[in-house]
Amino acid sequence: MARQKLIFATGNADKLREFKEMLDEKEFEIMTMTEAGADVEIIEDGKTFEENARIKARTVAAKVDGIVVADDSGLVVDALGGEPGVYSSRYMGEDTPYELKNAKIIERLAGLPKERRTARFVCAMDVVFPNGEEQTVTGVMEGYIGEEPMGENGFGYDPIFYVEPQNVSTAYLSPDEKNAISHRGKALRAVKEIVENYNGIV
Ligand code: ITT
Repeated sequence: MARQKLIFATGNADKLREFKEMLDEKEFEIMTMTEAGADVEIIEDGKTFEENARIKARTVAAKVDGIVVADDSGLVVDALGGEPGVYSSRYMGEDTPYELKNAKIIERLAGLPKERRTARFVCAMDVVFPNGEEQTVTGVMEGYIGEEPMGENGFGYDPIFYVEPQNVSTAYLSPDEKNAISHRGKALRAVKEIVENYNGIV
């Protein structure tokens, strides 16, 4: 059977690496939007992860021929009223190093006990098919903000995001361990099933 081409509407190399870790390249041919010829500017002005995922996927789908998948994700910290949320990549400025962003979040939670440090990673993923059909799914990983950064793996806010039952950060987990429980892993597994079913119909 021919490999199914999936075009990912992302400019984030770390997300792309995780997609590749999780998808069997014998089953799927993974392309970035740039590789597919869609060098478009995407205005992420949605108020929710789902809205932004749809904006990204639809913008790219208008330019390419194939199945387009977009991820909009972020960290939601309860004690910060949901910040940084949909502004996760823009928090304190797009180019600010994550050492500083992570240190700031820990500082803002100073003195709070573990039960008030709850947080979650959210990933909305939107898939648009060439016939215009579209579906959005959302994956969530619950955890809490640690007292200090931990681990070298992952990216972004992983060093400060801790999970039960190990009480380690998702930057401390191996890629396979993170992908098995992560927001992105959950959303991608749901999208994979949607794509496989779509293939069954046509
Ligand atoms: P694209 O829009 O091009 O996909 P982006 O990095 O701008 O790339 P988002 O707007 O979805 O993507 O922002 C997601 C941000 O949320 C990301 O830059 C990280 O700061 C954070 N984030 C999302 N998933 C994460 C994960 O698994 N581990 C650590 N941080 C994560």
